Amino acid sequence: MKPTQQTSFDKATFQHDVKMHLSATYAKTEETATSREWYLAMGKALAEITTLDLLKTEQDPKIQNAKSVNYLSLEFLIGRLTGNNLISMGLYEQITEAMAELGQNLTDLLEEERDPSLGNGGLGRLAACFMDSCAAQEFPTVGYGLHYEYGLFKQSFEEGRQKEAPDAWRGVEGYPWEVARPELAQEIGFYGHVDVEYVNGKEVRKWVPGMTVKAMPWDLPIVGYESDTVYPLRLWECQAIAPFSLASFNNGDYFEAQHSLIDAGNITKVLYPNDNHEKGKTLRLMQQYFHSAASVRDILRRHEAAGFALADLPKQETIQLNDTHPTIAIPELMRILVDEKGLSWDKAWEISANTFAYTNHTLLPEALETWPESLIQRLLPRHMEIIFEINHRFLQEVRKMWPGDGEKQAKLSIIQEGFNRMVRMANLCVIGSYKVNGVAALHSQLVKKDLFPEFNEIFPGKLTNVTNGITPRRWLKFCNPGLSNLISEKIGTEWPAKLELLEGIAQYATDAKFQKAFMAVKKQNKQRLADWVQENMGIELDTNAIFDVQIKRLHEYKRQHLDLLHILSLYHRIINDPSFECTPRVCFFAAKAAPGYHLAKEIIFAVNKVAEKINNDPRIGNKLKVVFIPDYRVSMAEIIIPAADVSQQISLAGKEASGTGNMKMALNGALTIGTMDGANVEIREEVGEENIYIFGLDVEGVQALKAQGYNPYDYYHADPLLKASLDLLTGDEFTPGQPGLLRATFDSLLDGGDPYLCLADFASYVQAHEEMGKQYQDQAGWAKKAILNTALVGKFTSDRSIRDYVNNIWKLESVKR
Ligand code: NTF
Repeated sequence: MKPTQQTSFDKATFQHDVKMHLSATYAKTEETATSREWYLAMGKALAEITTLDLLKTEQDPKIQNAKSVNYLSLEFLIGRLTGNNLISMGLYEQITEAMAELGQNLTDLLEEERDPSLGNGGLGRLAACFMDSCAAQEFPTVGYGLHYEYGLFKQSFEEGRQKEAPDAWRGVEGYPWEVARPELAQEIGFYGHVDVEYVNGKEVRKWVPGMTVKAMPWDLPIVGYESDTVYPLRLWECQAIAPFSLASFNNGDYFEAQHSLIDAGNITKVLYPNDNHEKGKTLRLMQQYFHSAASVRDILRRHEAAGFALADLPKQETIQLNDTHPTIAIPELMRILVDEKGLSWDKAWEISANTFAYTNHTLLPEALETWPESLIQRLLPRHMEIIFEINHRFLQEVRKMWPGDGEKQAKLSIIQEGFNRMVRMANLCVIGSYKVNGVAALHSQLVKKDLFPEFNEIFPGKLTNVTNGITPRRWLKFCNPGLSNLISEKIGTEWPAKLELLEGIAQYATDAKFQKAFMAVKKQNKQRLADWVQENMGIELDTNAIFDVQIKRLHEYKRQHLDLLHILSLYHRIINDPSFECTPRVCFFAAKAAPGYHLAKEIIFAVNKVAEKINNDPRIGNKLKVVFIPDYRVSMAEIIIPAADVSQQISLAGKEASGTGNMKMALNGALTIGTMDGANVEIREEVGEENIYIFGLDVEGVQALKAQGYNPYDYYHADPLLKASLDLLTGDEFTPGQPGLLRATFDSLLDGGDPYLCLADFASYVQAHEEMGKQYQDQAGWAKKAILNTALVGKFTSDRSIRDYVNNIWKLESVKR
């Protein structure tokens, strides 16, 4: 065994440290401390161990000399750290005992931790899983993100409508796992102008910012699974440099100097709550530059401190851009190399273009970032010049490849021409990176074929795929101890670090005793969720029913409203067709809508209203319940996912880049009902088509239907069940005395043109549900399928994703310490 905390843990010292923090840090005695203070003191005592390991890792010459990946992301949706870190440190049992001796129950203390909700959804959660897998496999990594004061808003429902409240995730006491690193602070400029000087006849351009702020780093520990390696997740907080820049005050940038006072505290105040949608707000671009600039400088600081030459940057460091949000890091590195370090453009470009790699996470046009040229010009004048220069040189290549083809130039240019010229961040990323990857096989194919076909020609081999993954430590071992123990009894305890081993339980898929044990664990997990719902929502649930789950951000392309239509069809049939037999089910939703996304909020309202009626209708009884769990977040997912029988992955084919909830639920033994979209395609490949319910149009089918001209009314008039289900939304069935309150959803699906083809996929969706419902009545047959789902999704460990990045993109070595 590797020497880990487990082997050197001293209980008495730990207990002493907890008590010390209770009094010295939180001013409480053992008698007066609340659970929260006990949790905080315990967290502090544990964080002391990880901070020490973080410093040891950071100062280890083996790490300093090895190539590292720098993962730049505006979002890290890490979830609660305490429970998971205890598992990684191998201290779960010891701390349970140590705290019990202090009169504290660990499970209760863990509930005191607020989720650090520093991300919106899949993109941010992926970044968190990736950090875990880098540390688990000891690939040298630094994560760079933002230290938002407010994370994603808290969601509640008032009369069925979403209400948002700010989430001060650190609480008044601060977050016990974070440590400030003031010695690593950076100064970041904005606005101002570019000075031109001539040195030995050579033009030297220098940016003189009009406003400067401070970037203060906070490190969170990313603990390697069963190792002492701890990497930093470095989150930058924006602080004002008091009082403000006198230089810019005096040289006429008076207004911009004032800006510093107003904006500095604002830059990292709040996470933008949009998922798969960019709104183009100035403050968001400021966040992006602030994050990129602080991170690039920290990378260069480490590189130079280790004694390496600038020319060796690509040998020592790689910078992975998590979507286009940190794109401005590219011109920032160029600016530093050319303007500050005095390198020639060509030398600087060679370094930069071999250091950056870019991950694309979406094809949705509304999510592809473009920024007004005028805004970048004002906020970052020197960067705009550099972007022009990059573009100018690139377009020369385009002209060589396609002489005289103006259309190609217009399409590939970083600048989108028009009345308001826009900077296309994705184009800049592709041009300025050495590799570009999509996040699932189908998605990466579409990136090559539909999004960047010309880039794929001009840069052969640059576009590639890395299928997403999830960390099995959080998403099985920690969140589903019952199933974890069952698995370990059969195949040993190595699987959390080698998920392919799960295949070893496939042989028990038809073993009646194992099936019973597997289903008993599922039942316990369903009971845990049912208890939560009873306690928090006052709804009583029958755990014999199918637990059917759709949990993800609310978005039309994800089609929660298709799920709703199916529920309406069940309601209609239960009431109107006495011969209709349906397997009892509970339909769970959990989803936040972006505060400015009107229709998404209307869909939430519609589901809540339909749920209210159905759950209280004696004609329906226990045949159907609908539960919309408020405030979806990582810690809630940890309760819902282990309890799922059915995983809904029903996006319109071609729209969901990958999905990762699909992987989490399959791993926990849920059967997927899904479209041929994102990673569903690969899940089907792994588990076999008899163990998944695939329905609906595929990408080609979608394209053909759209080409032929799609009219939702054709389906509405042709399918009586569909019509009856939809029509329920127009009256006052669910909003007594107030007809028409749910019309927004109805309208979007008919007069609104149904952009995501819900009506076209309805019939085959209903059919897939019927098959699935029948199958559930054969519990042994169901158990077999569920077990095979768990057994056969080992591919989707994020350890494998990270190895793909390491082998095909980052080209670095694991450093065992
Ligand atoms: C999301 N993209 C995709 O919508 C998901 O399908 C995917 O699983 C995750 O990324 C992780 O790759 C975004 O959130 C964004 F911002 F790119 F739109």
